[in-house]
Amino acid sequence: MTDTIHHRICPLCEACCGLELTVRDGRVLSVRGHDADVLSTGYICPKGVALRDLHEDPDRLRTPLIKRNGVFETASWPEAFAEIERRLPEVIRAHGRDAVGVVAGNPVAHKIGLLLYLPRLLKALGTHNFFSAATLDQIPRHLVSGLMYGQWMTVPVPDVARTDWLLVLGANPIVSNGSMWTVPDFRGKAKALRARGGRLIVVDPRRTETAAVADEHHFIRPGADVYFLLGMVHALFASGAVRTGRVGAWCDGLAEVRAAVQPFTPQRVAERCSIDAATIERLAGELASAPRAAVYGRIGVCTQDFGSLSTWLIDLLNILSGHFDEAGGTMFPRAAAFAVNAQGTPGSGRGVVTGRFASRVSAAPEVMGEIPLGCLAEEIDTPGDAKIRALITVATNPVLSSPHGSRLSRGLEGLDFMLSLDIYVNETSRHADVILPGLSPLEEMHYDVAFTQMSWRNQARYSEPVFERPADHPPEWHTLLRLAAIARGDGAQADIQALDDAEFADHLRRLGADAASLQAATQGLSGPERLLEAALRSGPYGLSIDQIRRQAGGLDLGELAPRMPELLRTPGGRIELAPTALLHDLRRATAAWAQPASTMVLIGRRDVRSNNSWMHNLPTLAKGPMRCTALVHPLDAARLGLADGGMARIRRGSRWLDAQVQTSTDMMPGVVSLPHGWGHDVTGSRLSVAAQRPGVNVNELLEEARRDPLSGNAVLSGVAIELTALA
Ligand SMILES: Nc1nc2c(c(=O)[nH]1)N[C@H]1C(S)=C(S)[C@@H](COP(=O)(O)OP(=O)(O)OC[C@H]3O[C@@H](n4cnc5c(=O)[nH]c(N)nc54)[C@H](O)[C@@H]3O)O[C@H]1N2
Ligand SMILES: Nc1nc2c(c(=O)[nH]1)N[C@H]1C(S)=C(S)[C@@H](COP(=O)(O)OP(=O)(O)OC[C@H]3O[C@@H](n4cnc5c(=O)[nH]c(N)nc54)[C@H](O)[C@@H]3O)O[C@H]1N2
Ligand code: SF4
Ligand SMILES: [Mo]
Repeated sequence: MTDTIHHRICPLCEACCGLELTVRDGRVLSVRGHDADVLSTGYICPKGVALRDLHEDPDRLRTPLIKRNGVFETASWPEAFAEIERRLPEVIRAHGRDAVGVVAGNPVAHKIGLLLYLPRLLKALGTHNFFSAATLDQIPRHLVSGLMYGQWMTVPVPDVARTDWLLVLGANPIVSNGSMWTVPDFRGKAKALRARGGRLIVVDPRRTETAAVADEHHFIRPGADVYFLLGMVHALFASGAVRTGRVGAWCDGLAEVRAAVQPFTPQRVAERCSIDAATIERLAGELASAPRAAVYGRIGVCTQDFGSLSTWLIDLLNILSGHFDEAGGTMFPRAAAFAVNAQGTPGSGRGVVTGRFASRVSAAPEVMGEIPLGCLAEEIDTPGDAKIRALITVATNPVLSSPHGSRLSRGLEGLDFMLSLDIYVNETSRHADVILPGLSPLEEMHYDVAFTQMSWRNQARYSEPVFERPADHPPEWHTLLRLAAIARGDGAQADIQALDDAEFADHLRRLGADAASLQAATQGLSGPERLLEAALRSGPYGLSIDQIRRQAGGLDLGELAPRMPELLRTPGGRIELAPTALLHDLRRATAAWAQPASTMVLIGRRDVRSNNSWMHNLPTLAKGPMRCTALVHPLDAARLGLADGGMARIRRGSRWLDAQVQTSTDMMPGVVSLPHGWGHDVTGSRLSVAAQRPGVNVNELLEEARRDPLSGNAVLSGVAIELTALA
């Protein structure tokens, strides 16, 4: 039998690498980087190679499961939907729409079917109780984009191919492969930057893999970025270096910013953030004088007490130094399809509002239509008429990924009904009454709806399925439409094709002008593919799937180009430098200024062979040294009597866990690093490989109620802990 070659975009992380798979007799022989891919040009990481393991994993679910008398039984798809129809509408009838909660996880952003069709289910359910991994991650970024530019998805990314000076805070793209920034092979790009005389500076409490290839690394006290960044902005003003350049014509609020940062001189913030004043002033000076420069911050600055403020200050640094929306600075990609921030009238809009409703128990305001995931457990276990009684999880594992999972676990056991759309029986889905599995990524078509909007270079790529899906296994968009039909009361037997056709017709009517020609051009298509074809044709490049498909490596749509002021959607079409909510929040930073440093604080870490909580079951990734270790500086280890390789108890309040110590001079003294996504030693899951080396769940130490109040994002970094040696 001859081998066949297939090209497939990797759906596992935001780098979205183009892969080349060799297939023989229906099996994957090899996975490598696709050299001709216009975005990733041959780059691949070990997780991409592990797509073969994922496809073949015997623990990956191929059929629905229904729990009867506490035991999961294999079920057919019609049986599973019948069971859901028997149980879900009943909860809605008896207790109302908000009695159903929905949680969406990270893979939703990576799957066109989930991303485009989950809104249909949410609309049919009509619940306010929607949660997602965004509030464990990047919602401060969305909020700041909304407040400053008028749209949640107007996310600036460094123009890395042309920059001469790049400051990275709270991100480790060499390991994570980038986030809110699609940038495969960051290592190669950093090397090129330095080869053309540029500089890379990393600010992080750990000397990370990214810091190792940088020109400069500075330890920062965890959670204190807001002070460092305020000092930087202050230094720009104080040295007279503020120049907003071309975009200045649209900026409002410069005087308010100047006044607001007045108290935060580099001298006064230095001790709080552990970076000396001379360094802050020098970095500000370099940023201002570099012809092309960018500041980028990610999860380390989002998952802390001042996540929104820090994100705002990062954007201010880019704008005030004249590098915003300019080549080599931070810029806005132009996606070929689905660019939500390009809808409406160019140059003005309605902006964003938050707090249109609030959570029942803690009155946490909605942001981007979401309630903080940290509120989920209390919404389930706090008595009251309006509590959550049924839950639908979509590609998420909050028992491991969100703070205090054991409380959530107990809550899930007490639900009237729980449905999980997931490909494993894991720490979360084991609590479900019904599990509906998605397909293997190799059985699905693919287009990056979200990440083309944050790519280092404009591009459009499309992947065909490598293998045909099993005939009776519906794609997840089908499943979501059927669930929507059940939620609306149309029943599990509803005609999915007819529903999809009707909604597509509505969609075309809303598009207006091109409706007739788009209807004709999409004849014979359905589901996400039809939406994609329509979106590409009506998009800024007027493309079609066929046009993209003809190029094996995808279409290169060129380097990033200025988008201001056309991209603005604030009322009046201004860049709001000083949104009121952020100015007010500075008071909180002022109040916390004097807070003494804790002796030991905890931060997180990512590993290249890991992906949040769910890839520890793949043999090629699971092999090698144990990765769920606590990194401790040797000085701290000596002080606390900890031995390299020995065990330590990490305690916070009444909760504790025991982890293996690994001493490392890469740690900032006083800071311990433990990765998240581990703790696979629970009963009832089916992860045979992961269970062999379960690790511990760092989130068990964190508090569900500790959040950045503006965005609702969980605080996952910089919390005080105690560390003691175990015999
Ligand atoms: N302490 C700490 N906690 C963190 C973080 C941290 O840095 N520190 N990071 C946070 C971040 S950034 C994120 S994004 C969250 C992630 O948290 P989650 O979104 O909850 O979880 P993941 O661990 O990515 O798990 C993805 C789930 O989707 C399932 N899945 C995979 N593919 C598919 C598919 O095609 N279809 C379906 N239906 N299911 C699928 C997997 O089996 C798994 O259950 O974790 C957060 N938690
Ligand atoms: N291999 C791998 N890749 C992944 C993932 C994975 O689990 N494994 N997860 C994916 C997901 S969901 C996401 S969101 C992205 C995240 O992508 P990144 O944001 O690049 O994530 P991390 O590697 O966790 O980097 C965060 C950095 O912040 C530092 N940090 C912690 N606290 C602070 C602080 O207070 N201040 C500063 N300045 N730094 C701090 C940490 O030491 C760490 O180096 O990665 C994605 N890619
Ligand atoms: S970096 Fe790895 S996991 Fe991420 S898209 Fe590329 S191959 Fe996939
Ligand atoms: Mo994430």
